[in-house]
Amino acid sequence: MERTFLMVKPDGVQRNLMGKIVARFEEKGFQLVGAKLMHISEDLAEQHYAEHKGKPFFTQLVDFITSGPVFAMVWQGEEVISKARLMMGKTDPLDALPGTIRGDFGVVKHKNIIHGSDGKESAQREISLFFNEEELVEYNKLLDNWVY
Ligand code: FUP
Repeated sequence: MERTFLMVKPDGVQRNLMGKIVARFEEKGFQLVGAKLMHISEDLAEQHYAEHKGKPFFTQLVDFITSGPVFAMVWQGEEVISKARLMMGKTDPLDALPGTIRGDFGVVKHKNIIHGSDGKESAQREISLFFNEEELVEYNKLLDNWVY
């Protein structure tokens, strides 16, 4: 089953949007396999955003993501990487369509509420950067007994 790394950024946590964001992915049918509220260290921020090192907005990006608690999550499901990106909307909330998380809740590019892995490789990299294998749950044994 495909997995992705999603994270409610400090602005989303501060604005009490965690529940609404989790609900969107639950309602879609994806499964939450790991989650934690945490502070990101400067070192972890620089590793997470390594691809942006050297860009003019890098310092602001690291300052912002370390400015308050984030809600880090791992979700799984069919094509969850690309579908989560669709549900998040475009990077700049002003360009993101209504109905998407950034389109509905965000107003500025550098405070765009949520992060989501942009491909299989980054999903793998980001999941292992934030979570140990034992922090992630398995649902397989429950599947036959689920109550709908
Ligand atoms: P996304 O994959 O949609 O999160 O976007 P990027 O990986 O391109 O950018 C990562 C973060 O950098 C964005 F969430 C916001 C920030 N950013 C800026 O602040 N200014 C920019 O011009 C581009 C990105």
